[in-house]
Amino acid sequence: MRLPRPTTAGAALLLLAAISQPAAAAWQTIGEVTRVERAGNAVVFATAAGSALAVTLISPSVVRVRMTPAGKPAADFSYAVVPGANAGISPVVVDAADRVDIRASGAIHVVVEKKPVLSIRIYDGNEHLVVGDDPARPLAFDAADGAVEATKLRPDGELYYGFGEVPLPLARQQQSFAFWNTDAGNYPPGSGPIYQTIPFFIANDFRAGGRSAYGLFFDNTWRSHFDMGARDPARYSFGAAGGDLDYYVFTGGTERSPANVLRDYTALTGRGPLPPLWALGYQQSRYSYTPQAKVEEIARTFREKEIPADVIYLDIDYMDAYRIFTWSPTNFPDARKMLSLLHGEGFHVVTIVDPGVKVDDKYAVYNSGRDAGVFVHDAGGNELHARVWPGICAFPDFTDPKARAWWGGLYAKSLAEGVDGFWNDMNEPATFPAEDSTVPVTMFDASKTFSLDVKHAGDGSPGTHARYHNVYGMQMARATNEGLHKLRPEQRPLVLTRAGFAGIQRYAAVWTGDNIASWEHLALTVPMLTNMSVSGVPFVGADVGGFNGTPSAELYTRWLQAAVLTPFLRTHSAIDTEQREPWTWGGEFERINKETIELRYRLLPYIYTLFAQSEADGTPPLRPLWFEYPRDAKAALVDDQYLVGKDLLVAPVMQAGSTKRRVYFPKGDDWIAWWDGSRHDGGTSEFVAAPLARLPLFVRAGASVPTEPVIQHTGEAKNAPLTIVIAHGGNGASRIYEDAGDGYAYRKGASRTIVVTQGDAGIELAIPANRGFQRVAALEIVGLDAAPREVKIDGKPTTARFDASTRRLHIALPNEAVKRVALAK
Ligand code: MIG
Repeated sequence: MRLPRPTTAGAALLLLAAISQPAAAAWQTIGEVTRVERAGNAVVFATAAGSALAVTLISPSVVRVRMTPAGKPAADFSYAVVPGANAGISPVVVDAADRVDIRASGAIHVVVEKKPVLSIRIYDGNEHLVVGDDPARPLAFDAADGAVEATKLRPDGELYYGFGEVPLPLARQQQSFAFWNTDAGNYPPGSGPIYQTIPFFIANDFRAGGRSAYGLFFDNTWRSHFDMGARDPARYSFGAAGGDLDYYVFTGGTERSPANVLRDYTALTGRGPLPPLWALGYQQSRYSYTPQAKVEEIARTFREKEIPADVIYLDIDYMDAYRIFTWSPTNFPDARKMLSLLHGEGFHVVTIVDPGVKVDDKYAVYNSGRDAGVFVHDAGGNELHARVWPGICAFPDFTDPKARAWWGGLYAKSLAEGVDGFWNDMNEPATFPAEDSTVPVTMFDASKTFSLDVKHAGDGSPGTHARYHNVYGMQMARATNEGLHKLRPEQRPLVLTRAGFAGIQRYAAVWTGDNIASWEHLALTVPMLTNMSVSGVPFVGADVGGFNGTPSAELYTRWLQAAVLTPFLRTHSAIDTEQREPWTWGGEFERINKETIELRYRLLPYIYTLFAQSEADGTPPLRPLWFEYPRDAKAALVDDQYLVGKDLLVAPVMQAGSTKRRVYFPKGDDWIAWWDGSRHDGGTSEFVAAPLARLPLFVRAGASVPTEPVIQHTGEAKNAPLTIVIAHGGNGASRIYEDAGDGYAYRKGASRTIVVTQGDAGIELAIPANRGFQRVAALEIVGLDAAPREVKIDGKPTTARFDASTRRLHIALPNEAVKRVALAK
């Protein structure tokens, strides 16, 4: 970068200017429209600056805008978009002297003003403005260094959510942040960028009655930035260091609802597939459980203490000197035996696999990668070498299909040994400083990854690391996922990744990296995980207890409660911390932790149903309150509660020493306390008791939630009968999804969906024929003030058990043919 030579007086000012804008900057606006033409489904505008801007209607509620500064678009290629999902529809176009109208009839309407400078406004089917350019700040680009930027007008009161993994408060108005995947262990709340890049947000204006949600996805893999009204509350802007200004706007359809926005966004970038049931169980990890006998002891202890668990993780120390796809001969002398022993106890095992391949010509993985030509090369054409755990490593170019296929094949060895799932870490990519380096490395240091001029294949659109850095981790997870599908097509893979880009949900679960064992970090998990969820990533979790540091007994117990209904549930801890298992603190803490994990298992049929829904329509299992209640202004900023599906409201205690907390009950529904059946009106706030042993948990009146008895691991689920918990005093229908829990037969119809309807005439059950799934054995009506005078099953009186202390009525069902259950007062 060329800096101007400052005079002494102006030095500080000029330096500031130089930081925000390189001295050689040559920003210019897109200019006025000089020509309009059709190209397939796109309407293409040529502008005075020599740029091209293509507008494509993707569907009646989605539009794509792609500005190519130099006018000649390169091949249309995106890692985020599902191939073919942006083909577009044929628009109705009216080209007038000063503007062009582009419509899908009765739906989205785009207006492009031609003069004095191109500017765009997008309307919904009711001709309400969704989002509009600021004519005073047109689309712009820097002809010298390739940067691009857009600015939109921001109505006062419009709030923003999403943006994936950003360690900031829930709502993102007046926040500004950048995206550059970074190994930012110990990330301080409020800082960034961290591990993932998801340049997508959902806007909502609660004051407009909640009919005003829309979404925007900036499909650009370069270092990008957003300013959501931080500099100026009247506008927001986004841009990137290179590439096209390529973005999609999702109008949310006629209802303008957040759920519609997310459905459309995930139609474009893909949906998280249904995980194997075992991956939804409790998972235990540590950096590192070693040696082999220790791993076996941990597994045995879970079973002896009857604390349910499904998965054990092996972190980097299982390997031989950190060489991936090897085992330490001293610490894991007989890995196969260990794995089969763990399988015998109902555990699945996940191993960590980092991208760095030790440069060592006696190491088979390195030799095969070098011979196959799959490693990244630097600008000078040499194999890129950088230091990570094993020492000097080479790195697969995951943007090369050949490298992905090679990588995917490596897992054959692990699968043959009996490993069940895989954990891809360090894939921002992260590198260490050279061994002899004396330069201190800061948290967000640019030196912690490849140099920007390193070369990538880019799947036929070759480019530098500056362009492909942010997708490296996603393409690694993809290579792992695709390899597992190929090697083991009958089983659903579990891949866990730290880095990712928009669309990562197609390939992996995501955890939020190296958080800290503090109350502050615990509180941060709610805005982080719910924002990930509404960014299209359903399978998310944070290290329970906080990775770095040792939590107090109370912090761990509260953290486990807060996390227990989050999608990906795993305790994990750093190498220099004290032991951390649910029993570590003994006594009352051990008992409570056990009960907390038992709650997870009781509710697994519900969580599983939510994942099936997520695969079908993109609605995530974990939801911030505003997502379901976009017209409730009081729900807009609630960042210490969350919804699981639309039926469970969780209000965890996230403050030291607290034994009660204020809970906001979203407006429009009433809520029944899970534990005592007490009723809480929607739209009110109340203090509720939350002794250490209790997670404040509420079920929506009218909802029916499937539960099962406590099992020790999901392998025992098949024979566990379902009890459907029905929250009294609201009408509504709920669906319960069942299938084999693994494999893909469900995609060919091997599943069933039970419908439970609560109405004025009682409870109606529609239970399809059972094909070997968990049977429906009982109903439990929660929230009744007194026992009913009579209970009838299909017209015949029956006995039922009422527990006044929990306000629960337990009704055993004789069989699955039952159609109606009625209560008489
Ligand atoms: O440089 O594999 O975020 O979960 O335990 C640290 C060791 C590398 C970072 C991961 C963490 C993992 C650790 N890894």
